[in-house]
Amino acid sequence: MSELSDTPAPGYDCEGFPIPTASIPDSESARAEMLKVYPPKTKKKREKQLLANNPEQPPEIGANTRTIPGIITQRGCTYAGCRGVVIGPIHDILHITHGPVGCSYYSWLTRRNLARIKPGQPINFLQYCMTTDMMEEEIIFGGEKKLAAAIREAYAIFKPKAIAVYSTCPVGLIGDDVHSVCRKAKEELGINVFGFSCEGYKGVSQSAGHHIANNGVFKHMVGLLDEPDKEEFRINVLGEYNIGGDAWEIDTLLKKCGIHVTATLSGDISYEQICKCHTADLNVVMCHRSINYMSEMMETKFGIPWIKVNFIGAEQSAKSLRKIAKFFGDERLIARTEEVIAQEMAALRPVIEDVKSRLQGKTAAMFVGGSRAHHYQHLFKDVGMLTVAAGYEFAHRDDYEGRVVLPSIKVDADSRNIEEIEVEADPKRYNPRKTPEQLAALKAGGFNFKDYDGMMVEMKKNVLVIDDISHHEMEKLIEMYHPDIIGSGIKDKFVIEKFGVPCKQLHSYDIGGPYAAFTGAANFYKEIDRMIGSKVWKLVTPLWKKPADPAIALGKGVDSPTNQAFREIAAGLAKAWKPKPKAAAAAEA
Ligand code: CFM
Repeated sequence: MSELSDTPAPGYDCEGFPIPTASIPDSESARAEMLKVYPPKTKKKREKQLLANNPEQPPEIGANTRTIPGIITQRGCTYAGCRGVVIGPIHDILHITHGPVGCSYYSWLTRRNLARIKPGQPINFLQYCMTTDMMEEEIIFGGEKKLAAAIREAYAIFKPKAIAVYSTCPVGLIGDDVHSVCRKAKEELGINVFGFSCEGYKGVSQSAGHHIANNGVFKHMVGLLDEPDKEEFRINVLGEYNIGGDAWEIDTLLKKCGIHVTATLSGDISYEQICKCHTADLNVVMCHRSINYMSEMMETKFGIPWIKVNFIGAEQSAKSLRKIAKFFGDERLIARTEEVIAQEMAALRPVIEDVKSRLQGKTAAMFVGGSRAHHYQHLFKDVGMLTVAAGYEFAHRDDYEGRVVLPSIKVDADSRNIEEIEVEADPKRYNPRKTPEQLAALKAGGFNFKDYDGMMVEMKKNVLVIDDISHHEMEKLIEMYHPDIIGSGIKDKFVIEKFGVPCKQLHSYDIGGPYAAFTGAANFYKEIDRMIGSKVWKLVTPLWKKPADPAIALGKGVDSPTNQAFREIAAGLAKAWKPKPKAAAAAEA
């Protein structure tokens, strides 16, 4: 059933899910097959993270727990979640990594959070990569002096409005007090300088880094500038990082409707925009996982309500726009929003129909971060493709099962490690944006605040949900499900493609994007159409179609596809090699 029309679309079942052309394996047997190789302890843990879905009553998933060593995870570290994800995109402050050079180097422009110079915001420091380059000497004698000198040097060269300092693993181990160094630098230089204790090992994944970053941004920046933008209908877009230009598409779309974005946290954003984001009237949350802390804290302190939105997928973008317009309740805004949706859909429909003619009934699987494995299912659904398996890398139970489970989530030692900051209503600036009567009327009309149903509720019954997927499980999944495309990251992209399955990088988008809003959706449909339609995949013979390896059959250990490929190349070379005739060899000598 389409949300934009009343008639059920052909190729979709009565619940609105695309009907796959090929049959899908039984998820319980697929699950058993994936788990059977594990030793008992590993199996016990993995079986909590690998489930058959039930949208009506999502089963409890073992999310946000430590990865089993050796399992080959796609997860990142806490430093990556803090410096790389949430704060890194602020383009006019300096980001200094306090640590060995590698931590900084590998966080240098690998995430495509784009920013461009604009009138009034002429600075873009994002192309720089700054580090204290800790050496043995600092590890032994402490790195605080080197950090203080680095901050001074960076200030002297760039004269930024603020400097953020990020701690890496060794900083926590040797006990450098980055916060006191930052406090002193703040006094000395007269600009805002603040630090983050986001050592890579601080949590079980980058998710801990999101929380630490949210706390720091809230404490050190939000609320510093009490100057609201002049425009009407002001919102912040939270949890949108402008990967491949997504935030720009969303911004343009909202502008067409007459909705003004004060700040996008954090995509192509300036220091000033963060400092005044508390003056907006609504927070709309794209990525719940990375920024739900901020939306909660802003509501408590400043009275700004928040709602979950999703601008990935045509129907979802339309739904999100309507929700924002309904919040403001202005008749002209609502009418204009409907006009924009009609225009955008009219332009998009021919693209959907064209792509759907080739992709209807195909299947996808997705293993990405903490929100995209959910959001991108809508784009596939738009063109008739069913997601047969999906999972997050590091999300929590609420991102899978919905926020209703929040009270039942057990806080373990790893989560307790992360500071929960106490937030109270601001004595002067707390201003609830709606009266209790207005709120009640909105709720009565079906409007939900702080609502996130989670991924499982919106997935088909009995498809597979896999948290923190391992390479073994991915290989088994490909073998059993033969998905037509997998959305994943760079850590497993080439493994997947060696199996003859196209892999769309859903973190950096490879070189593609934007994929958000209606215009971005068109880019995505065309891209997956091109990838799935490519003949190149037919040239790859997946492992299970090759004759059994005698080494495995004899029980001489498990062979990897890479080893096997090397052996094939070596055997080919050996076969092709011919000894040189004696005369030629003598002449060379
Ligand atoms: Fe949120 Fe993200 Fe994601 Fe994320 Fe990320 Fe990312 Fe992601 Mo890569 S903030 S949780 S930590 S939507 S970098 S822009 S793509 S894993 S699904």
